[in-house]
Order: sequence, then structure tokens, then C-alpha cells
Amino acid sequence: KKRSSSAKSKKEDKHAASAKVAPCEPCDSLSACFERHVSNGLSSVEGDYQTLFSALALSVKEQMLPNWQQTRMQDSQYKAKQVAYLSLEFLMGRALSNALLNLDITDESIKVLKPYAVQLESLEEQEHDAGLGNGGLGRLAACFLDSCATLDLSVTGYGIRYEYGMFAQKLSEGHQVERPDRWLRDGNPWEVRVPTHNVIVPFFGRSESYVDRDGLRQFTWADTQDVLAVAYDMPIPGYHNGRINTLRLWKAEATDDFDLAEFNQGDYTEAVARKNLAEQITMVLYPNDASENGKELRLRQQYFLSSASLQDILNKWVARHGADFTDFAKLNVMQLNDTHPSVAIPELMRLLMDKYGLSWDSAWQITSETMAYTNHTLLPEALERWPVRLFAHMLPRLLDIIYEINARYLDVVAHHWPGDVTKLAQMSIIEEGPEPNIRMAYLAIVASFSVNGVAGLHTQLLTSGLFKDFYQLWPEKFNNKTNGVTPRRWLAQSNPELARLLTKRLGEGWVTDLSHLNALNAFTDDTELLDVWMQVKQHNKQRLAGLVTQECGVNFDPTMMFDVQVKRIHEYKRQLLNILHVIHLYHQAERGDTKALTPRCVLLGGKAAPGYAMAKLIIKLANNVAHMVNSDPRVKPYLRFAFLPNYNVSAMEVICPGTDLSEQISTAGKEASGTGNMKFMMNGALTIGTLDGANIEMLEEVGEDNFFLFGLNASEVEGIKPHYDPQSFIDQSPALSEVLALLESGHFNLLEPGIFDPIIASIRNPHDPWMIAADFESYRVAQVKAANAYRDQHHWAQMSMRNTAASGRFSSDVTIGQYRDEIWRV
Ligand code: B1H
Repeated sequence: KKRSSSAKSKKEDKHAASAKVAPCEPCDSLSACFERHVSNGLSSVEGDYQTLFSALALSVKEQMLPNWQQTRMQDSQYKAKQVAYLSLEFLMGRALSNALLNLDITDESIKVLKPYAVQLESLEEQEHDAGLGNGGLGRLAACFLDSCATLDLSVTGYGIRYEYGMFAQKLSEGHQVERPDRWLRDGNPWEVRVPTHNVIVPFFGRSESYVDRDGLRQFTWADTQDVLAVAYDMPIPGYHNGRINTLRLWKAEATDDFDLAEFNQGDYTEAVARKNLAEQITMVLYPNDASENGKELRLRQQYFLSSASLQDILNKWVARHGADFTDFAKLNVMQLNDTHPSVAIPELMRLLMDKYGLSWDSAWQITSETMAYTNHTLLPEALERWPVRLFAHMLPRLLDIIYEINARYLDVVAHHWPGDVTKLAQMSIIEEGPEPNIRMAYLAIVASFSVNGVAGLHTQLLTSGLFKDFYQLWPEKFNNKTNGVTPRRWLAQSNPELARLLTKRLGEGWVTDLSHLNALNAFTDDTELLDVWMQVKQHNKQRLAGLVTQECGVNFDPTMMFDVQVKRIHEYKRQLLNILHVIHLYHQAERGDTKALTPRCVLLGGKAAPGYAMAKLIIKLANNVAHMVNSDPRVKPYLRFAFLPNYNVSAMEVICPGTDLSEQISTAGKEASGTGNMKFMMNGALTIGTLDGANIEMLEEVGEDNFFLFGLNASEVEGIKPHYDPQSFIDQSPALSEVLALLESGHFNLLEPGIFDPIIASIRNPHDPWMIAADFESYRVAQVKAANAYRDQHHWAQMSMRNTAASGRFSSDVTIGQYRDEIWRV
């Protein structure tokens, strides 16, 4: 190990000494911090990238401490409204490169590492992804945090510190196998445990009422089993602005007195077992995307997060204002990331009434003026409904409150629709039946001052369909906030070469104002720029090809078109449609019908929920088809196909810059927004897609000439549904007929007879909600257009540039600007 200059050593000594007293005291330079961390922890550094990574990350965190403290101090003055973003998921990915970018210390870090002869990238790759989310919903929360800090907003993310994040996906004979994701295995250098903010979260017990001295009925929640919530903070640095916001993640631990009682009774093992029970709450992320599974432990997670976060918010308030809540709603707002934390609504009522003695009316006014709800899906299987029975058992006091909210709200409904009893039953928060349920979305709408969808079409479908009655009752609550993605991670950081080119041509303003990209439209005839544009794409394709070789053992040729679909595997996202098209291309290549073929490499990636059999079967089909495609020498010049295992945030950082064609092919009306679509567009990919989610707005921005549109629209899908006849579509498409014949012949499963029968049956099923057969031919035609367009590289480069140019509206800075102005009113 090389040593730095003697001047540095002096500094280092000072900090080495002070480190014993206060290990978190900020150093005055990154290099001094780093030297200290290296010499503190390690005997042998050479080749130990993990330790060097930790040393660098700890040093970067220390650099943030003064501004972090400063931000906290400033915000605790309540000069501006405080926003809490409540979410069961934060899909943060890695933090190092992002922190270096936002703090503007990348070059300094490279310098610091010089004596160690190690590349910054090698250390960056050591970091485990913080996979505390499933897909779009969790990643949106992460992009939002970056934009909030960059827009200098006082926003705290509240979530759960899962011991195990999203499972790691392995493949075995083409089948998905799940492996636990112990992301904290090597420690988490970014987090700070803050035991001073511990709170206690009650569970079970009984709700009791009594009459107080003033003759008022009061409630208590008795004989609860309490769990300790411990705060772990992660810094969220804004881009070049000195603000460091906080992501506060709660960990569940057993309370001490809880153990004590049992210890005293001699029930040592019982006490330890109970400790496990408490700590189970934050053990693992539920791996379902766009579907709920109704597990009791999941409700415990939701309440644990909601209660701990609200207690924290109220504690902060009381520290500054005492128990006077007059201005609370003026200075606080809670954004609920879907209904997952919606139990925060009765919990805030409970805390205000039972803990702080407010009346129902005051508590309700505060609650209904501070809660805002974002809906992320129309899929019925994702709408949360909890059995009343479960609430009665686990959260009895909250059930009282929900009943009371419902009773008062149903009066409003009855007033609006006099005499309409079916309306009352339809709109009730309680769904009656043999097993009554609580409709969490209804509870969220009733108690929130804002309800938003996540793209234009999605919001329209909410107000005209799922929440139509509520829209009639309270039109003013409903609004749209089209999703966005952060250009720091998804352009500046993941595509450094393009970022440099953009800065050279447009200046660096685009990083915080992505509308600057519009200026690219002036250069679409600048052949020199177009050439460089395509060179950058080539380099990014080489990088992606490297990943595919390494992870899939498939050789992608960067001169071929890179056609990519990466996202969670779900029938509505129609990975199957993509695979059928690959089979079609394979069939053409294999029989020598190659004149019209543009050579292409198709990449598919994504995780299936472990209990979702059909999604897992689609993965298996992709792998079997890939095997046939890649082992046929006649096909090789025209087509290669790979399934990338363990798709995650870090993989996307390599994938989206290296993609030519982005697949956004969901059945119209089913994908609320999509956000991967925006990352690809920003990085100059063209989209082949349906009129669904934010695709519609992307198309609006970029124009039909620069987008490969196909398929039924949302109202056509609904229109066809009652008389859908897949066979008629199969008959009209020779290509689809051939593909199905090949699939049904067992060509892709010779040694596994019948395994794909459920997939074939789903395509042929007149009740196929995803309408694969209906859209196949239109999809194929759009694919031909894309393939032909790709042959004209000059024109493709122009279209690519126009896509980047038009992507400015999909910066999450724009989205968060709208949340700030129209919902939070900060
Ligand atoms: C989205 C979910 C989701 N919508 C339930 N709904 C979950 C539902 O664990 N659960 O129970 C987890 C996730 N996720 C996605 O949100 C939409 O499908 C995307 O279209 C959208 O872009 C994204 C962000 O708004």
C-alpha cells in the first residue's frame, strides 16, 4: 500500500486519534477520511475491493454529515411544509456513483484511489443493490427522493429496512429459482442507526372505552404486544445543492420489558422466540408486483411502518410546537405510495385522539387535510382488501376508527344519492359478505384531499371506471401526475459518454432541467453529430454485450439491432407476445426466408413472483426458445435471443444505454404508467409499444414517425372482450398460425412433453384478458417497420436523437414539481 504525503499523514493522525472518540466526526477532506477508514479497518488492502468500497462509502457519507445535519436543523424550524413519502418499497439500487455525482466528488474520488491502483468502477461494483422494492412502484419512490432533494424540498422517505430485499433470481434448466438477497451481509456503510428516535408500535390486545372526568368517552388500546421500531437513516443528497434529505427505514426489534416479564417467569426460550416474532416483521420484502397476497405478516409490516413513521412525525412536531396541532396540516403532508401504508389514516386518528386528546372532528380535519393517495394500478388482483376479522384481532382500536369513518362517510353518500341503498353497499369502505373486508383504496380516497393516478390514461380510467362514484362525489380530489425518472441516475450516471456529448453541445443545464434536451432537435441534420451519436450507442452496446456474455453465455453482436424487454414478468406486460415474435423470426431464419430480416439480438429479463406459475412458465419458454435459437447455425447471423437472470437496478444502468428498440407492449389499459419506457427513451432507444400508460404521452412528445405503435387501444380491448375470438385472429395471421403450430409440435420442449400447454391454452382462450392473438399481427407489422427502419442508420440516428430530445417531460423533476405545486403546496 502506498502512503500519501507527510502533510496528509498529519491530518490523518489527527483524525485517527479523534476517530476513537467520535468515529463519525467529519473529516475535512475525502482523502483524509479515506486514509483513516482504510488504516482503521484493514490489515491487507490489496485486492480487497469490498473493504476499499466500504472505506470509500464511509468517507463519502462523512463528507455529507455536516450538510445532513444542517438540512435537518433547517427543516426542524418548519419554515416550509414537511413532506413524508410513505412507501413499503424504495428500490434504491447502488448509492455510491449517485452520491459522487450529486456531491460532485467523482474526480476527487478517482484521485484518492490512485495510490491503490484500483478503478473506481471496480469498487462501485462491490456495492450490493438496495433491492427494497419489486419494480416500478419502488423505483419510482427512489427517483422521487432524488428529485425532491435536487429541487430543495424537505421530503423524508419512510420505509422498512428489510433484512432480505427482492430475491436473487437464478436459472436452473431454464426455470427460475429464488435465492435470498442478504444485501446487508457486508454491512451497509450508508446507514446510520438512530436509537434516539425509537418508537413503540402496539399490536393485538383489546380496544377499551371509559368515561373520563369530563364525562367524555375515551378509548384505550389495552394488553398490546409491543414492538420496538428502530430508525436507520440513509442520506439522500441533492444534485450540487448542499441539501441532504433522509430516507428513514424502520427495523423491528423486541422491546426490553417485553422480554423481562417472561424472563422473570423463567420462560427464557419463550422470550427468545417472541423476540424472533417481533423481528420477523422487517425480515423480508414481499415479492409481488401488482398483486397483493393478503398475508397477515404483510399487514403487520404495513402497520409497523405507518405507526412508526407517524409517531416520528408527531414527535418532531411536538418537540417544536408542543401538543398544539392547530397548524399541523398547514405544515405537514403525507404522500401514500399506493394503499400499502393506508392504515396510516386510522393510525393518525388514533394518535391524535387517544394520545394527544383531540376530538374526533379536529383529528379528522387534520387527517383529511394531510393525507394524499397515489394509485398505481387498476388490476383488481392488486387492490388491497383486508379481512375485518384480521383487523379485529391485530388492530382492534383501528377497526373502531375505520367503522366510525365509514359511518360518517356513508351519511355523505346517502345525502348525495338519496334512497340509493345499492350505492351505499357499493361505496362502503366495508365490503359485506360471509367474510367482510376493508377496502383500503376506498378508505384512502375518503380520507385524502388528493387522489392521483400515474399517467394520463390511467387517471382517466380511474375517474371513469374504478373510482367513478368517488369522482362524482369529490371531483376536486382527483388529479394526474404522470411518472418520471431521474436524469441523474438514468442519463448522467448510467450513460457518461452520452452525458458528455450532451453537455458539450447543450451545456450542463440539462442535468437539472431536462427540457434543455429539446435543443437537440436543431441538430437532427448535423451528420457529424449523428455519427458521434451512433458511436456512443455502439460503445454502450458493446458494454451491454459484455453483460450478456457474462450472465447468459450468449454472444450479442453490436452491429445487430438490440431489441430489449426488461421488467417484472406478468401476463399483462405480454413478454409472451415478444417470445412469439422471436419464434416467428426464428422460423423465418431457419427455413432460409432471410431476405427481409434485419439481424437482431433480443434480450428479455425480469423476475416472476415466486407464486405466479404462469409467469414462471413464460421464463421457462423464453429459455427453451433461446436454446433453440442460439444453437442453430443458420439462425445465428439473423437472430440471437437471451434471457438475462436477476434483472435489477444495476443491470438496467447497463441495459438502457445499450438498447436500440424498447419493448413496451402491455395490453392497452393495463400498465398504469411504466417508467422503464422513459429510461430507454432518454437514452435514445426507439419504442415499439401500445397505447398504454405513459407510452401515450411519450408518443405525443416524439410523434408517430419516431415511434412504432401497434395494437388495440384501451377502449377497443374492452369492446372486443365480450365476443373475443382468438381463432379468427389466428386464421387471419399466417405468421401466428405457424408460430402456434411450431409451439404445439413440441419443437421447443421435445424432452419435456406438454409443459407449455397452459401457455398455448391461454392464447387460444376466448377469455384471454391479455388478447395476445388479437395484437400479434399488428405487432409483427410494427416489428417489420422497426427492422426496415434500422437498416437506414442515418435515419435511425435521427429518430434516436429525437427520442432523447423529446424525453425532457419525463424527468421526475417535472413530476415532483407538479406534486409540489398541485398537491403538497409547499
Ligand atoms: C405498480 C404495483 C404494486 N402498480 C402491489 N402496482 C404490490 C402493487 O407488493 N405489492 O402488493 C407491489 C407493487 N406496482 C406499478 O407502479 C405499475 O404497474 C407501473 O405501471 C407504474 O409505472 C409503477 C409506478 O407508478
